[in-house]
Amino acid sequence: MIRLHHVPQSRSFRILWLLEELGLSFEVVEHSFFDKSLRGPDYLAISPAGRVPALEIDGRSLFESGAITQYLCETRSALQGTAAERPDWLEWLHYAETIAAHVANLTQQHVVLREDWMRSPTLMRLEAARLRKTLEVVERGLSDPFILPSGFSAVDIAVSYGAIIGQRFVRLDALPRVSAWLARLAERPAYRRALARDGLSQIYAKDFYPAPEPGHG
Ligand SMILES: N[C@@H](CCC(=O)N[C@@H](CS)C(=O)NCC(=O)O)C(=O)O
Repeated sequence: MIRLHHVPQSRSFRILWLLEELGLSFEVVEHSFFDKSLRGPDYLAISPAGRVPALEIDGRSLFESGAITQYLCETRSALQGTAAERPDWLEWLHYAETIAAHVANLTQQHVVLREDWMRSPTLMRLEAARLRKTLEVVERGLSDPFILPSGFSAVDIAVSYGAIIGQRFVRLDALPRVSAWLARLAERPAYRRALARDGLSQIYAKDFYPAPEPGHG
């Protein structure tokens, strides 16, 4: 049995969605950032930094969403684009983490750090601007209707995660192609099935977290 270690709304959603797209049967082990379940020895044996996602599959376990995505697509011969698109597929797969790093930093600043004195308004503004820049690259790079000219692939999943969560920090109004792409992805039956299995939100309480105006820190 394939077993996904998951926290709702986290990067493990990428793998939840990918497994649904691949039509694989799997179980979800839901964890929380707010208990110690990701820091226990059993979990650290699977994911040594105590992060999600981790996937138990084919008699072993794997961590890092990019590695898991590549492994699943290679071993199941699916959602990898064409051979000619291989360099682009790899580029986008790893670029997904460039986007996600800004989302993670903004989540840290706005959500995880609970007291105002812990936060840096400068960092919040900087990270929002840097996230917007990374999403502008997607706006320019999309080959309608998906990222790769050959059609939907796993990099649509990997990259869109950063935009789906990132829109809590950056308005997408100025990125019409990204907005249309997200709307298109949201129509996919596998995406809907993944969303239904994502679990209750643990992280974000608001739809949008504005960066503080300059002059407020
Ligand atoms: N590059 C890794 C990042 C994994 C990661 O940091 N996941 C976050 C959730 S989005 C996590 O598990 N955070 C828990 C922690 O930092 O303790 C991947 O793509 O899998």
